[in-house]
Parts: sequence; structure tokens; C-alpha cells
Amino acid sequence: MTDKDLFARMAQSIIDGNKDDAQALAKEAIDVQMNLNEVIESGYVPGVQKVGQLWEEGEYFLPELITSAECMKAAMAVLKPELQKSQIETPTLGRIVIGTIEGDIHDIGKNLVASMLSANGFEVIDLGADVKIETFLEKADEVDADLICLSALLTTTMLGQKRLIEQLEKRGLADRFVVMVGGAPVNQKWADDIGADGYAENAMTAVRAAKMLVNK
Ligand code: B12
Repeated sequence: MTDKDLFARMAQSIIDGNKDDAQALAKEAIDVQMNLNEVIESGYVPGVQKVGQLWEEGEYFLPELITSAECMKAAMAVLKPELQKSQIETPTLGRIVIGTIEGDIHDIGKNLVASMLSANGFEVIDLGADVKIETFLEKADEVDADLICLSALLTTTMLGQKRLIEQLEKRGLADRFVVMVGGAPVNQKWADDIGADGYAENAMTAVRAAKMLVNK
């Protein structure tokens, strides 16, 4: 079976909501030593994207969405320990506090970004989803974070990214913390408009952007 066939089956396992298949395919990818970053981005993520499309077209409803999200998490649970193993054994590149903004429970994309950052040598403190602005600020202060990463999947919670940056400015902390934003409705223009230091479209580019931002 080619990599392309395997990617297609991974995507299908998410679309079908078949947790056993999703995990079995992840194990197979590890056994045959595939590039796991590629497995996530080209195998499983297209599956979640297709589910999003089916939901938008009215073909899928909330239960299917939830089942697919659980499948994605199940596959990631298999892949994550392997990703960690390949983590570069060098001193940390920087300390990152990451989470999804308050009012938003979407965490698949945020988890992917957190896993990739961690696998690429950053120390990642993941606050989870539905995180209050105050919690981000307290944690960033407590661990002396180099970078705060904010995920938002809803147009309403994007505003929380803006509010956090406003709070940093209000408290005279804008120069102390670097902020990177992301999430499906977020783009470079939004990042510029709200004064974020960085933006990345996906987990791979987030690693590149984070490296640049902490070296600034
Ligand atoms: C799965 C899903 C759910 C699951 C979430 C499960 C989970 N644990 O995350 C469930 C079923 C729970 C859910 C619930 C809801 N959802 Co929903 N959901 C989705 C769906 C289909 C996929 C999202 C996803 O996981 N994508 C795959 C990941 C890999 O992509 P991603 O999240 O974009 O992340 C990538 C990048 O954006 C980036 N990234 C992400 N975060 C960050 C952070 C940083 C710092 C950086 C640099 C990059 C970055 O990198 C990631 C990896 O490549 C989207 C549709 C879509 N097309 O996006 C709707 C969608 C986001 N949901 C939507 C809605 C409306 C809801 C609900 C309000 C539905 C309801 N009526 O109850 C609730 C929200 C509840 C809440 N308060 O949060 C809307 C949002 C509309 C809007 N404009 O605001 C969407 C767009 C669907 C639609 N078209 O209507 N949802």
C-alpha cells in the first residue's frame, strides 16, 4: 500500500467516525516509520476538514462531528508519544503557553500545534480549551513564557485574542510577552489589526513562526 492510500484511509477513518481504524492506521504508520508530521497533516487533518465540509453542507450533524473529533483525539493519543520520542535532545528553544480562548471548546487544531511545537524542541504548557484571558496572563507570568499562543475557532472568540493583547498593553506587558494567534477564522490581516506579533496557518508553519518569534 502506498503512503497516499494510507493517508486516504486515515482521512476516511475520521469521516466514518471509526476509532479502531483511526488508531490501527496510526500504529501502522509508526511501525513502517512514516514521517508522523506528514501523517497528521496529509492523513488525519483532511479527514477533519471533510467532516467540516459535510457539516456545512448539512450532511453531518453534531453527533457525527463529536464522533469524528473523538477519533482524531484517539489517533493523536497513539501518535503523540512517538512524536515526543523524536523530540530533539537539546535545551528548550523557548517556553510556550498555549490554549483556546474562553467560550471556545475547539481544541483539535490547538492540540496539533502544541504537539508539533513540543516535538520540535519547545517546552509547551497547554492550558486546554475555554481558557480565561486572566489564566493565560497568570500562567505566562508564572512560567516566564517566551511566547503566548492563542487559538480561536469561532468568530466570537477571535475577539478574545484582541482582548488579551489589549490587556498586555494596558498592563505595560506588551514588550515582555510575544503573542502568536491562529485558528480557522484567523488570518494575517486579523493578526496585524489586533497587534499580534505572529500568525501561522497550520501546525507546521506555527513551528517555523515560533522559532522566528523567540529569536527576535
Ligand atoms: C470538530 C468541530 C467541532 C467539535 C470540536 C471538538 C474539539 N474537541 O475540538 C464540536 C462538535 C465539539 C464543535 C462544537 C461547536 N462548533 Co465546531 N467545528 C468543528 C469543525 C468541523 C472542525 C474544526 C477542527 O477541528 N478542524 C481541524 C483542525 C486541525 O483545524 P483547525 O482547528 O483550524 O486548526 C489548524 C489551524 O487553524 C491552526 N491553528 C489552530 N489553532 C492555532 C493556534 C495558533 C497559535 C496557531 C499559530 C495556529 C493554530 O493550526 C491547526 C492545525 O493545522 C469546524 C469546521 C471547520 N471547517 O473548521 C466547526 C466550526 C469551527 N464549528 C462551528 C460551530 C458554530 C460550533 C458550535 C457553536 C456548534 C453548536 N451549535 O453547538 C459548537 C461550539 C461550542 C463552543 N463553545 O466552542 C463553526 C464556527 C462558525 C463561526 N464562524 O464562528 C464551524 C466553522 C463550522 C461551521 N462552518 O459552521 N465543533
